[in-house]
Amino acid sequence: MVQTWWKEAVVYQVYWRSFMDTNGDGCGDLQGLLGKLDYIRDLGVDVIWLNPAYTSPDKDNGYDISDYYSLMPKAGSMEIWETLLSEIHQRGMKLIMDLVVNHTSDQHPWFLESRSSRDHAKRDWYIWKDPKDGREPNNWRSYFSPSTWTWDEQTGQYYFHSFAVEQPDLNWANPEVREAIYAMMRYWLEKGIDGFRLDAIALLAKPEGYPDASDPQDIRYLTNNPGLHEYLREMNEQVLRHFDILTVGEAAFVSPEEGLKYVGEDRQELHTLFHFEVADEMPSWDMLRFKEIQTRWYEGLQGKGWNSQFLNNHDHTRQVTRYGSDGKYRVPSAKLLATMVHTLPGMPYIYQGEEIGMTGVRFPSIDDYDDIAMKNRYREEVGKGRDPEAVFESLLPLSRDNSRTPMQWDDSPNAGFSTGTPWIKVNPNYKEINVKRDLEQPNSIYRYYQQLIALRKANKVMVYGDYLDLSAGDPHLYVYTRTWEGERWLVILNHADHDTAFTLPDGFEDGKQELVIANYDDVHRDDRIAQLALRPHEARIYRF
Ligand code: TEU
Ligand code: CA
Repeated sequence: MVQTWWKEAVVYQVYWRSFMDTNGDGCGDLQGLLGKLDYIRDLGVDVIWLNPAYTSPDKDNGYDISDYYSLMPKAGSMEIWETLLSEIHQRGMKLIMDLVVNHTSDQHPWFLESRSSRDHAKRDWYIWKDPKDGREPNNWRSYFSPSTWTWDEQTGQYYFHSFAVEQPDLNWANPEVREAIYAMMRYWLEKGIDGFRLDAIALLAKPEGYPDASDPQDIRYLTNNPGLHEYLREMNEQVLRHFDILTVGEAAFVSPEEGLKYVGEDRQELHTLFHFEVADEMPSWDMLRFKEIQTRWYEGLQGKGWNSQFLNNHDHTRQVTRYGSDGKYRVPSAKLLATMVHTLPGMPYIYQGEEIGMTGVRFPSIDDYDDIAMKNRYREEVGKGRDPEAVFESLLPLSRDNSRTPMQWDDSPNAGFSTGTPWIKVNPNYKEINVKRDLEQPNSIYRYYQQLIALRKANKVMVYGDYLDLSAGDPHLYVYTRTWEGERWLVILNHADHDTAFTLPDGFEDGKQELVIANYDDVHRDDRIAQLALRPHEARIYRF
C-alpha cells in the first residue's frame, strides 16, 4: 500500500463561526482561529479542516455559497485567510477546505442567471423540470424540505434542491458546470491549501428520469446514482491528482463495497471518506451494532482503501452525550470514546470542543435554535397539526446545533468566545467545561487527547496495524488488537455505566504486558490483568 502523509494524519475540524470571535459581532472569525493556532498545534494535530467561509447568505451556515472566490465578511478578508494559511503551514500543519459543489446558494449569480429565462445560456447549469399532472415532477423529499422541487413562477418550471429551497443543485451532467467547478478548485489549490473535504459528494449524479420513489421518506435515492464515479474520476484527472493533497468525501448511505468505489487505491477518485452508518443509522449507542460496522468496514477496505474515524462533527450532536455518558462519568467516557476513535483503523477526526468533553445542549425554546434542518422540520411537523412542544422535544437530541454552540475557552462571560452576543447561546455548563480548566489539570480530557496523538506519532501500529475484534458478542466490552511488525496492542474498553468483568483473552500471557495508556489514574504499570473488574467507561491499552 502506498504510504502518504495523509494516512498518518490526525484532523481537527474548526467550525469557525463557533470557534473564536475577535471583533465582538458574536460570530467566530478567521482572526479568532489565527489566535488559537498554538492551542491546536499543541494538541498535536496535523490537519485543520475549515468549514465553509466563502461568501454566502448563510441560510445553511455557509453551505449555500453565492461566490466561491471570496470570503464572507463575517469570516474575514482574503488577506487574513492568506495569513492564516501561512501561519498554519509555519506550524507544520496543513489546511483542508470544505468543497460544496453539489449545490450553490439561490443567490449565486449562476442561479440568478439560470432562473432569469428558459433560454438563458446558464439555464442548464441547474435542474429545471415542467410540472407533472400539475404538480412536482416526482414525490421525492429533500434533506431539509418536504419536496426536492420548488416552483419558479417567472419561468413556469420547478427547480431541484437536495437540501433547502435556498440551495439549488448544480447540474453535474453539464460539462460547463464541471469545468467551472474544476477551475474554482484549482484557484484554491494554487493558493496552497492541502486538500478538500467534499460535501455531500454522493449526491452529484441524479437518476435518469427522476422516477417516483416507492418510499419518499427513505431519501437514499438522492445518493450514489449512476454517473457519480465518472464525475469523481474526471475531477481526479482534471484536478486532484496534480496536487499532493488529502481528499475526504462525505458519503451518506454507503456500504463498504460502495465506499470502496470512492477510495479504492486503484480507483483514482478520493483518498478516504466519512460514511454515516453510525452517525445516521445508529441514533444512540449500540455496542454490538458499532462493532459489527467497524469489522465490516475493516474487512471491506483493508489493504484496498482508507477509512476515516469520527463520532461527531458540525452535523451530529456531541459524542459524549450521544454515544457516551455526559453526567458523572463524562471525563472517563470522553477519554474512552477518544481511545476508540484513535485506535480503530482509519484517520481520526477531532471536532472542536471534543478534546475537552463538550456536551450536547438543551435550550428551552425553538427560538434558541438556528439550524435550518431543525427549524424546517419543526415547521413541517407543526404544520401537520402535531403538538409543538412534542415536536420540539423530539428534535432536541439530534439537532445539529448541539455541536454548534460556541467553543468554551474559560469561565468568563460567553466562555471567552465573544465580548458580544453570541450568534447562538453558549452551553450553560461552560463554567465547569472549558479549555482553561483542562489546560490546568494534568489528567484532563485535553491532556489525554495530547497523549493519544503523541502515541500515534510514535507508534505506527496505531496507523497501519491489522485489526481484530476479540469481543464480538459482548454488549459492553470492546476488546481488540492492532498488530504491526511483531508489535501487538490490546485495547480494552468498558462502555458501560457499571463495572464489567474482563478476562484476558487466550494468546496473551499475564505479566508480559506493558501499560501504554489508561483513562483511570490509578492503573499501575505492573497490575495483573488476567481477571479485571473494569470500572464504568474504563479504557486501557496494553502492548504485548
Ligand atoms: O451534509 C451533507 C448531508 O447529507 C448531511 O445531511 C449528512 O448526510 C447527514 O447530516 C448525516 O447525518 C453536508 C454538510 O455537512 C451539512 O452541514 C450541510 O447542511 C449539507 O451538506 C448541505 O450542504
Ligand atoms: Ca467576529
